[in-house]
Amino acid sequence: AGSAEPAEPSVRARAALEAARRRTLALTDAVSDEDLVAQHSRLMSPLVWDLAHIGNQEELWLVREAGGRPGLRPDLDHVYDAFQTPRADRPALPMLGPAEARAYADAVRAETLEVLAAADTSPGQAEPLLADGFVFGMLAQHEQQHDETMLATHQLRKGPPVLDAPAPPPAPADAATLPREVLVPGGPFAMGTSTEPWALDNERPAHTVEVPAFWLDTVPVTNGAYREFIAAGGYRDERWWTPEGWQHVQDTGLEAPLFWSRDGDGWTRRRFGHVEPVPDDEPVLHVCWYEADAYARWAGRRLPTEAEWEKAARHDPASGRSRRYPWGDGDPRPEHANLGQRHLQPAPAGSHPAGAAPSGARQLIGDVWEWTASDFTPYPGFTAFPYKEYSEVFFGPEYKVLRGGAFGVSPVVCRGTFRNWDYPVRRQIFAGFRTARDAGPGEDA
Ligand code: AVJ
Ligand code: FE
Repeated sequence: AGSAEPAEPSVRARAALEAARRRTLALTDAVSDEDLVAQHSRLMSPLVWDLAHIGNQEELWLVREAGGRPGLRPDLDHVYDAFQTPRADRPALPMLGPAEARAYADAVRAETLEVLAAADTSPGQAEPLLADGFVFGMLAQHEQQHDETMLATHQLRKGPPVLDAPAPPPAPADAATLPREVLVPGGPFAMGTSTEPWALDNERPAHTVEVPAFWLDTVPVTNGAYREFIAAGGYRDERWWTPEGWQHVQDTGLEAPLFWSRDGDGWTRRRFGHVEPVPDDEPVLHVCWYEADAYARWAGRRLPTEAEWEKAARHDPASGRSRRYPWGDGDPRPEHANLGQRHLQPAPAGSHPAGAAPSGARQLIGDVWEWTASDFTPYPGFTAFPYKEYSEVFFGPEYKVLRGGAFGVSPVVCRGTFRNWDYPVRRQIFAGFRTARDAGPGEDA
């Protein structure tokens, strides 16, 4: 008790798996069985597919691969292989029903805990799946990633609210007087990691990147600021858009973030079944990459590159080191960041001063995923582990990188090195952004 030592890998693994399962059950027990099997959007799977897919991935990687056991239902692999069936086609699959899916996920978990009890999860363990409890951390992260996906399904679902959480606290008093932007000094920094035990393959290895000085928004772009872009005719002015983005606006008629509706002179939004006025001081949410990029140009700025974002979040100019989080190396606590579905919306801009980076930038972790300018590409020295379909098959220009995690993301999936990616048209994810600009000559303090 009172020890600052991190818990043993097996203890952390068990806690992370249990936290993930509590979250999964909260999201799936909140709706009826009809609702679990319904497809709420062609962009998403039925919730019951996610539930059994969570169990199937755990069976595959933990029980069979790491545990060396025969497994429970290898015959289900094809139904729950995300690569064999696009989300839109999943309702037609011979899926387990709600009761069967729950029982299956439970039965897999019972075997997982037996595998965990028997495993050597020490850092020195020669089997890389088990060393430091990696495979347990990987499956806890997989489940929590699907929990965020299921939260997005809940957001797309029509009907009265079924999820509830308290609103985040109001912004601290200094939020109104924060500088608009902060300076991140130029020079090399260590991007990625070779030491974070549960970092996924695409975060590895650590490598040095030269990042010239730049200015970054202190906080994410707010609804209030984004409304000015709308009011200034930003959606109707081709100058701000990439050719693909402009084509997309013509094809789809975008005119505001997803879930916003005009209400007289103002806007309302739908949030987990509640319809409410759009709060001006909250980070904007549910914009696609094209919208983020167009806003940045309209503002005379640009999106930060992925390397800039990570440098702002991790580089400590005092020590020259890259840290795990903006605030240091300690795991996220509620005062640092809005994570873990504690609140079902972003905290007001300027919140979480305790989570600020050395530059003074706030809310880099939590609240909203932040679109970056960068395509999803491998780091020098990348090797796929443990399977190509986690990251490698997605590398290339079709996907843009998002950083920092949102209010719906578990701390176990959120660290300064974590990389998320999606198509530049996607808006159902919990994504916002902040903007940047190059520092001028002589501005590098
Ligand atoms: C990293 C969020 C893009 O949801 O497609 C879940 C995570 N990979 N199951 C996704 C993932 C396999 C992935 N993202
Ligand atoms: Fe998955």
